[in-house]
Amino acid sequence: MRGRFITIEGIDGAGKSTQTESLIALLKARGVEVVRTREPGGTPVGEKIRELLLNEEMDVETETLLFFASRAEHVEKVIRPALERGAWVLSDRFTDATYAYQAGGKGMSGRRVEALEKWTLGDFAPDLTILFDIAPETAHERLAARGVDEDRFERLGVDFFTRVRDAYLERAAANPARFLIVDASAAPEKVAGEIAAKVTSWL
Ligand code: Z5A
Repeated sequence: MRGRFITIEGIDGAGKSTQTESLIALLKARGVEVVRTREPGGTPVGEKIRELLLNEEMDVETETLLFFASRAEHVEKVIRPALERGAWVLSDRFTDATYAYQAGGKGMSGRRVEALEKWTLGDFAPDLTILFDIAPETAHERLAARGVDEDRFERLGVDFFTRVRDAYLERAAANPARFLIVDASAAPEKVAGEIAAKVTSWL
């Protein structure tokens, strides 16, 4: 039987990585193989593209094309084969991130993102998307405390992350059957409890 494809989304510092292990444990407890992956990245070619995307300044059209190039490789080489052998795939970010960051945050045309999505993925989409919702100010405080990635946050600014968050919430409102929204501002144990309850009920 085909596996399920689950994606995790949210602005930087929302707490996605922190919660991933307990989510994997929850899924494994059901006896399924879980493949953990991420975007940008997830394949040797995708990891090279990730290096470029995270370290070089580029035009928004260039970066949008690179995100989809990495994604096409990711779906064909990792995600689809895993689903076909019955494994469940958990990806830290996927296409919703391009709608949120490049379209919502940077003003790229949503129609162009949609055209690239159709071209590279056809109708392929996640079965479930868990959106970690948090105010950018709170996410910024967390990244500042960690001391990593704070520069990126400072450079892009709170207004940028507010637009990204709003774009995610719009995607969730337009696809209510696919999205689970989690209040990511709560303490880690509380966030884990909310995810466990919502995912169990989805399962
Ligand atoms: N991007 C894009 O623009 N378009 C696309 O299509 C795709 C991606 C796919 C990838 O960054 C960048 O690429 C990203 C979007 C863009 N950013 N930009 N700009 P990444 O992979 O390097 O980073 P990330 O995905 O944003 O991860 P992150 O910044 O590490 O955030 P996180 O995983 O959500 O958070 P965390 O590491 O779990 O937690 C952050 C800190 O908060 C950490 O110190 C934790 O200990 C702490 N934390 C976590 N949870 C809590 C709670 N509940 N309370 C208090 N403190 C907490």
